[in-house]
Amino acid sequence: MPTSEGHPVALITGITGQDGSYLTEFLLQKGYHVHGIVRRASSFNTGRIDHLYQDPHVSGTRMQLHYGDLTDATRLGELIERIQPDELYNLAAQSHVKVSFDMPLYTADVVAVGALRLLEAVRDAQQRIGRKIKFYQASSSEMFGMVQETPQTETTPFYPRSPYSCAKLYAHWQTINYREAYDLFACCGILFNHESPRRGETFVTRKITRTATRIKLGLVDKLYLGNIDARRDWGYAGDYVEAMWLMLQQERPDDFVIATNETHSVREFLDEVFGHLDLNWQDHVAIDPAYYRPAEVDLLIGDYAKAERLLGWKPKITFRDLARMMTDADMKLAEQELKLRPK
Ligand code: NAP
Ligand code: G4F
Repeated sequence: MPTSEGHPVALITGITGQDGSYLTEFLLQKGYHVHGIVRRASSFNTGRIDHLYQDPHVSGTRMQLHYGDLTDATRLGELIERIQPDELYNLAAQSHVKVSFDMPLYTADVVAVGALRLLEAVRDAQQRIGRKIKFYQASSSEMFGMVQETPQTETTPFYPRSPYSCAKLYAHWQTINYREAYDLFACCGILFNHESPRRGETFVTRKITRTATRIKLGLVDKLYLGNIDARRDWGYAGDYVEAMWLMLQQERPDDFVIATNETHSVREFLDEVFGHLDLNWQDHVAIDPAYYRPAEVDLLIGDYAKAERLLGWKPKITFRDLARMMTDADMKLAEQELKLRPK
């Protein structure tokens, strides 16, 4: 299954996630043949990419899904060998920071060793097929953790504060090590928080937009949150997947911070969302310490100057527009829920 009819071939792990869905849309528009690795689950987990699905029986199909898991090295090796992608995007992860404190070993297996399994499979497949497979690793601003300097750049020292970020840091350094030791074309995108209407519902922005819109329609009363003083650099996922692709189109592999260079507190996000709905969040939000983390990352703000200079990339969607886009999308879901609710 090598490069198909002149179309460049991409393989995406985590294709069913927020970023996987936007990246698939982006690559299909660029003319790619996109393969994605999907975990087997007892119910469908492809909701974010169903609108992109193409019937494999129809000729000219440019999107194909394959069962696989980052914990299964044999399967990863077999898929890479068979698909022979030009570009491999490793987006799969147990990506929830709070959950990583509950499941540190699983998180390390998927996020840290999972990336290493892929790097080994790529190194092996390259030797056999005699050409490069470009590799993208989804690194995270969480690796900066306890802040050493602001804004954070590619040279800011890391200080991870969770099992998730420790695992991401391992994957980050392994990716760099494989680039230096084996001449892999491997890039790390150090992406700051990025959100969208497709964001998982347990991340704070989506939890807020989902619950605030349900409060507006009288479907629930309260929104329970943890540390609302935390500050993040929030951008739009649709903007960020373009940066992933741009990194793999350069002459030389390198690592880049992708961010907006703005920081906002969870409180400010509440202001935007509840304000947009003509509500006062202080009337509806309660603090539940169950959502506090054993160790917190207080402040993230990223400097994307290197990406702007070398990739020509900069963010397009502002903080306010992002909050409104997510609120408007969730209002539609809340309206549907209200219609379907038994009277
Ligand atoms: P997401 O929505 O949580 O998606 C994660 C994806 O990984 C899903 O497709 C999930 O499959 C898959 N996955 C989880 N465990 C797996 C396993 N054992 N084997 C194979 N696939 C597995 O995450 P995202 O927001 O799109 O983020 C994409 C990547 O960027 C992640 O690596 C994340 O850690 C990293 N990142 C995200 C941000 C951000 O702000 N969004 C910032 C920096 C870095 P299911 O659909 O079956 O669960
Ligand atoms: O939305 P969050 O869960 O995102 P977090 O922890 O920053 O991680 C996300 O961004 C990372 C990039 O920096 C990614 F690598 C990672 O995969 C993920 O996508 O929490 C944001 C902040 C935290 O400080 C948290 O303590 O919001 C605070 N928060 C307050 N109440 C809450 C809640 N977070 C969640 N999830 N749920 C709450 O009720």
